[in-house]
Amino acid sequence: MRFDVFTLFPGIFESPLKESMLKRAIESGLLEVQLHNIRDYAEGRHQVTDDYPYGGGGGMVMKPEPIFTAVEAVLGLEMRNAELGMRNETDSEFRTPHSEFPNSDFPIILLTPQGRPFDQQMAVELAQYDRVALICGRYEGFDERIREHLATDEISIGDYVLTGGELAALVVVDAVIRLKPGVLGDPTGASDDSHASGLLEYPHFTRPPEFRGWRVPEILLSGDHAKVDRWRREQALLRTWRRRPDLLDRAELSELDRAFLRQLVQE
Ligand code: 6GU
Repeated sequence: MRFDVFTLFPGIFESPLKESMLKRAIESGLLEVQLHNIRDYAEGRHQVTDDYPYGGGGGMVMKPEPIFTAVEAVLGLEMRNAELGMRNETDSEFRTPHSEFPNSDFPIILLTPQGRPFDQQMAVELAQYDRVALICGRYEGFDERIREHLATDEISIGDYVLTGGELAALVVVDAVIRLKPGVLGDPTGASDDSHASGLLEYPHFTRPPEFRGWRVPEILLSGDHAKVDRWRREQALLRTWRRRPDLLDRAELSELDRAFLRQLVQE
């Protein structure tokens, strides 16, 4: 899978891509991250990429020309301008993935605090593509025409404000690429994750069986796989109910799960 990242600070991406799983994914050819410096596509001696906002007020705004030029040069979109112009006529606030855009081969995503909140389901959706473009904002924001006529989607990674979209882009790359077969060493891969099932993960233990007087739950040492599985499921339900009850509305629950939750509520 290939990510094209458009940024004013490509250096931010260097070390995260040189460690651990992302490094391995790159070495094995499962991941390719192409960094494109937006400034290289800016005109003039000073290669200016931002400007004052019309209407006044504080802060600077990222200019449209360098970003359009960069994305079009790299993705070869010049011919598609007319089609791209149609993109703002959908009724989705964040222009949700792509079904609306049969002409768009892959998503062009703006990282912005005003985007659609990123979650595991979006990671799964993005992992279906072979190529994704990520545009990282800086300053106070983007000229609105970038959202309206260039991006297919806008993503935020949470309700807080970062100094730029670069860390958010790394979060998206990491969450998406680990879903691709072969990226994780573990053969069960990402299927056991917190959030994969819609629930938080159950507690994990490893050796020693007793550490500073704290014992591993006996059931995990019992060798009874059916009992272990049920215990883990109930622990996942308990933890989700306590910490993130909002997730239970969307989780896939069996009759047994529902009975367990009813009992929790009664207690
Ligand atoms: Cl994608 N960008 C910035 N600047 N801040 C954020 C964000 C993105 N997601 C959450 N906060």
